[in-house]
Amino acid sequence: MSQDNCLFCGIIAGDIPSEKVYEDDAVYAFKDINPKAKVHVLIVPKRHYPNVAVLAREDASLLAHIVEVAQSVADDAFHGEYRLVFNTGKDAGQTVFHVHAHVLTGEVLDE
Ligand code: D5M
Repeated sequence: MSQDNCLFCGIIAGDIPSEKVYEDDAVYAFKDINPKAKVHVLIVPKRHYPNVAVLAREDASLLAHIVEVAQSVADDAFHGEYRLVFNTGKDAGQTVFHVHAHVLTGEVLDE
């Protein structure tokens, strides 16, 4: 179920271009336009949820699937090690209100 005026719903629908990394029935993964690591992939559920808290409450197995896909991205990119970030809320840096996992990997990360 998509939401009007949602950037990531537009990407999933193919209306907005993206660099696809992975896709299945439930999720879509693509390269972040402003990478913060050598490999920076966003994983989004195809169904619109505004943030990870709502996703966890409404479909915990889909959240687990996103973690599995993150692991797979990092297995391919950097011996299975990665940082997984869900910015949740404007004051925490969330700018797109369609839940997305940031997968940062491909190099040794600071901190
Ligand atoms: O993360 C939102 C992320 O979405 C941010 O890292 C930039 C990225 N972004 C924004 N527009 C695009 C497009 N068109 N393609 C790929 N990536 C994009 P947040 O946690 O909400 O701050």
